[in-house]
Amino acid sequence: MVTSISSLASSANSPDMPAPVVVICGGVGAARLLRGIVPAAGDGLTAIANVGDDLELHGLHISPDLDTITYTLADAVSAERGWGLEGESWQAMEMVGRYGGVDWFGLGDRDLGTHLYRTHRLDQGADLTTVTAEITTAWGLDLRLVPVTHDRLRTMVTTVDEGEISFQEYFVRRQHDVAVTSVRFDGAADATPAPGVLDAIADAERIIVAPSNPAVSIDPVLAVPGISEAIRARREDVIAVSPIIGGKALKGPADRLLNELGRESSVVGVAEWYADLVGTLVIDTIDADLADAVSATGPRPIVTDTIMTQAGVTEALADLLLTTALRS
Ligand code: FO1
Repeated sequence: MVTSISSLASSANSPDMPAPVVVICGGVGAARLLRGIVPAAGDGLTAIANVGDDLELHGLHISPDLDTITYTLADAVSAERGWGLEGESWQAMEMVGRYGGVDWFGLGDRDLGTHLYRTHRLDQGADLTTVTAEITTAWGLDLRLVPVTHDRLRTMVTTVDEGEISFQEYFVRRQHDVAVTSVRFDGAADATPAPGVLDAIADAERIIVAPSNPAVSIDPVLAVPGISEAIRARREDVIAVSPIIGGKALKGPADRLLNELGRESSVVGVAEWYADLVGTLVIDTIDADLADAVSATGPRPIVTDTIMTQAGVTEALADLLLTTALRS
């Protein structure tokens, strides 16, 4: 049996070659975690990001999760919003609003430059991985950030009062303040993993699932054919961080969506959601009393501080995710 170079490299794990790691990413929660993981994992890291939140607006291709990760790691993200850029002005959107155009999706004047560039490059025939690399490089990042697919993938949400709407219409126009009856990932069946994604998952020493929304940020990544099978096959090497703490999401609708989609909004609900995907689930100290219930659901619980707004937590959490033994 011929041993591939990459598996030699990963099995060698020479001290200067950090073990290859994959992080499955949504938006804000993933970006915050990557701030701790990127410095520690070095060039062995591949961040595979959701593109189901993407949208075409004003003739522009917008990739919110890719941009949130990029801006956060570049220390350029708006601290107040968690997305978009610090120090934004909104002149262009004011003009669009003046004409009665779509102005509920806030595109800052600087952020618009990203979408102008991305759209132009895609129109020139560049693929989203290439363009994303150009953008992360321009921000001085040496992060390998890849979209899960280059194909069209759109998270669609069915609401109780408006029927099916796009993810951003749910999340932004409706401020996710409406009950959801179902979620689907338009285009998933015909999508293929972007080049290198399946290899990164196969070659990874471990796979980290970021504390993103399971229903609308992690699931669209898993919906691309081949991805969830590849990760499930590695279940013992997969470690997730619960996005639910004390029954609540720190940001966004993950708690309500779990309830609306038939799960309890707790670390146990998250453990059930990820039961056949994840061997280990990191839960916050607030939920220490639920560790046994998590274990009974399947994933091995690890209890630690996971609220990354507290000093030192991001670094400690990243270190735990990168170094804790996953196989008992
Ligand atoms: N979120 C909002 O709540 N309101 C907005 O107006 C908004 C605009 C926006 C523009 C670019 C971008 O990259 C993200 C933006 N977001 C906005 C956040 C976005 O809806 C979410 O970050 C993700 O799609 C969910 O993770």
